[in-house]
Amino acid sequence: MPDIMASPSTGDAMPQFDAVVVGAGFAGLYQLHCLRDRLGLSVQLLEAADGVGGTWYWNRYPGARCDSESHCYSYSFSKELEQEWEWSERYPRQPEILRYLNHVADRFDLRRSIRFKARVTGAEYDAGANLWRVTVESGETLSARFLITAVGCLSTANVAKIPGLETFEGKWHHTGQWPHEGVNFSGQRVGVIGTGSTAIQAIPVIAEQAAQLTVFQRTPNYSVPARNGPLTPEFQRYLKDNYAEIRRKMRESVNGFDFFISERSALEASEAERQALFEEAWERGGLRFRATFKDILLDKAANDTAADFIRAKIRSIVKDPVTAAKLSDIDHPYAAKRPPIDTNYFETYNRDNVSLVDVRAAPIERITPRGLKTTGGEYALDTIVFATGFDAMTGPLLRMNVTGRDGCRLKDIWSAGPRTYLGLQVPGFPNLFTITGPGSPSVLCNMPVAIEQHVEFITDCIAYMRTHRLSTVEATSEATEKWAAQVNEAANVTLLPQAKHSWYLGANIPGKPRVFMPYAGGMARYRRICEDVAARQYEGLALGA
Ligand code: NA7
Repeated sequence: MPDIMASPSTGDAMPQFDAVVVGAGFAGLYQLHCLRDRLGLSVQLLEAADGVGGTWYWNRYPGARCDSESHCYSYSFSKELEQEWEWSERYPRQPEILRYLNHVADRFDLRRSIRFKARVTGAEYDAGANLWRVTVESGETLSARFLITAVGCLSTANVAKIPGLETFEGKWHHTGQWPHEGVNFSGQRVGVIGTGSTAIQAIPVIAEQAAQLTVFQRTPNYSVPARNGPLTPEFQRYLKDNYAEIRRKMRESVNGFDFFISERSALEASEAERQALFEEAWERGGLRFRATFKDILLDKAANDTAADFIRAKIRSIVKDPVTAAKLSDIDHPYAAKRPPIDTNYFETYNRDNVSLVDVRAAPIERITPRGLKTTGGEYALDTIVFATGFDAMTGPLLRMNVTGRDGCRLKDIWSAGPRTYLGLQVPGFPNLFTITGPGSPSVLCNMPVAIEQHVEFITDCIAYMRTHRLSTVEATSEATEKWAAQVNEAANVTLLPQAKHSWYLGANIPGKPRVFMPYAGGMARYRRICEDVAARQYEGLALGA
């Protein structure tokens, strides 16, 4: 029988598990390890897929790769794991990350506590018994004192609703639900809808195989070269010798990487200096480009200097001036949407088998049996690739149909947008923790860093409750209101809300409330706030016996 957490003074019923964790990606695996192996709790992890990996289980599209460098995109909690795992390239490909997470699952013997093919379809808090009843697709219900969601921020695929899709005689795929057996594009006329980070990775790879590739672009996007390549044995050695220092930097940085944002303003540098620094950053490649100056994300004039530099690069790479103009006619500040990085993205438009259709100028009307029709013409296609993104952050939580105290549904209380305390808890939902939930740095940070910090906060909080024989933890409404104001304030000092169609704002999903969802105050500041909260006996969280 599991070791159920104490707090029997209220006569709480005995749940089957101390905790149910939902999702077996980076977050769920570590949360399971912490609760089961550090605190000795009984934990059941529920996972919809038939394997571990989360995002990296589903996103198997051509070119799928992480935009964080591999040594930063890994767990820091185990020195042994750090020393024994070897990354092969500067940015890890999806199969390599999946291998890593499978290795972690085996190494820490996690599989015995995971139930696969168990999609959660409902979760209801039973106040009388102080437990969560969690229902899975098969209809079975499990009970647990704590419910911890580790469902990822980008896991609910958004297949753009275009009339006529059901009449299409070819094949279609969303990048986030890619067939495991892969897709052979040889000899095919392929259409890609979207030009976000995913499309920017997939387009160059698909173009090499397809007979003809047509890209349907609604919003042009900036992109900076990734400069991917194999890691040398010397760099591998350097990493292993210096992980402690690398991790320290990552924890102290704004975005969870091992570099800091420059302390210089783009507007203080001379034109020549600025160009030289941007050129250096372009050659170095990667997300670090946005750290070239301290004010790129804070000041429109500073941002314009980066944006103009990239636009000029696009025009110099893309040979056809009409295509170059369509690609560089970008309407938002650089990095106000998640900035993509690429391998030969703009170069791909110089291929004879690739063409770009501007569907902002001539919108998509419908999908026909033979292809796709815009107001400007009809395009014959054998396969359509929807690189149209995700119902980000709230989508994966809301589709679980979570009901809190007094029958209060998460869907209803978030109808005007999500509100949380620290992105971790919601008033009215006792003992529910949301790893990298809306209102936390999450997607604005290198995810494993954001995840480890949340998992450790939750683990410490539950350990504290055990020590003090407490059985309920719930964000107060007052602390939640204050935090919502801080989330807004943090976003509004940046240029992030200026990208009106960004998924950070929920603007990519028709009808979704427009609320800036992640906390933009930086990971380092957020970490300090959480540490203060914990030091003050979990201030803002009501703890009950
Ligand atoms: P994104 O960044 O949401 O990009 C989706 C793209 O699809 C974007 O260019 C959209 O244009 C486009 N889109 C969406 N719906 C439509 C319709 N109906 N018609 C035409 N074009 C459409 O998703 P990604 O998968 O690329 O990246 C998500 C995150 O994963 C990424 O930011 C990283 O954090 C990893 P729009 O801009 O809305 O005009």
